[in-house]
Amino acid sequence: MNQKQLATSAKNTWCPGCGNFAILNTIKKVLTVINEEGFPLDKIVMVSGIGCHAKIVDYIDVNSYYAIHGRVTPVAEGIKLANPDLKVIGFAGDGDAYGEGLEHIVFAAKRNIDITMIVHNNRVYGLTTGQYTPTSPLGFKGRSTPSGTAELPLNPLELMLASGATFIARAYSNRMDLLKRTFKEAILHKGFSLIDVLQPCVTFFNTYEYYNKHVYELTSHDSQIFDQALKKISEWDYNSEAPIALGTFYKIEKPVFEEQILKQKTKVLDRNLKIKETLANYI
Ligand SMILES: Cc1ncc(C[n+]2csc(CCOP(=O)(O)OP(=O)(O)O)c2C)c(N)n1
Ligand code: SF4
Ligand SMILES: [Mg+2]
Repeated sequence: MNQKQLATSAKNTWCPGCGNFAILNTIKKVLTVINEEGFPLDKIVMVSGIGCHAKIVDYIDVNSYYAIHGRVTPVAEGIKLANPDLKVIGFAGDGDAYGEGLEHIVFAAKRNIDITMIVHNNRVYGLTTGQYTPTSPLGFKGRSTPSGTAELPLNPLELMLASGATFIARAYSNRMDLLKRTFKEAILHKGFSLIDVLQPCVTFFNTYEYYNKHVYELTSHDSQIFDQALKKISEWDYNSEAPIALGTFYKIEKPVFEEQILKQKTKVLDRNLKIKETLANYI
């Protein structure tokens, strides 16, 4: 399998220069590598929401499912629970994951279900032409806020850390080498992983210059230490002029949800079998 074989005949309708192209090319590279290392591509399922980001599933020839807006995470969770052998990767927008679907990432993190969420965080509602989202900076002028937003943005990664996520990272679509390493690491991580990908929307919120000036890659960071993760995650609040750390902030091991659920299911099945056998003795 090579990257070309993962292409589809769907016409790409993203704006030229959109950060989504880098996410698409990178995930295709990572799927190719994972496949070369022995993981069958027919065991990959991609789930997307509604928005510019969501079109990514049209452009990659693996199993996929369009969820409704805000419901990427629960659909991905359902697929994983129904068939734990699958690797399930959710692609959500910031409006999708951090707005309408916010509660779902909290519970998926709390459960530590083994799915990967890739958030295309352009900090704007792209498809619906530029309204503000939970990660837009204070004063952001868009279609719904012509005079600028009057609220501070949310730091979604602080929320993920507090909710119990076992893999938390930030990447930038214009740093493709790190993007590739992070995607692979997250997909291979056993447990809930979320990558917040800073993805400029050239049409409604062009942040390339800002990020190019502010981002740096984490070095000598211990991703197993909660306090260190919190310190680095909080360094930039999605609003200030602070340096923006990229990389894996937090990575720990914890029991995964689907295994706990399957153990319970086996116990119930065993008990039902014993009841059947007992009843059969009386007949
Ligand atoms: C339940 C529901 N609510 C709202 C919408 C309208 N809607 C479609 S896409 C979208 C915004 C998408 O923004 P985001 O998730 O950030 O994705 P982007 O387009 O920026 O990639 C909205 C509000 C919808 N289709 N369904
Ligand atoms: S509107 Fe923004 S996010 Fe959507 S395709 Fe264009 S540049 Fe990309
Ligand atoms: Mg968006």
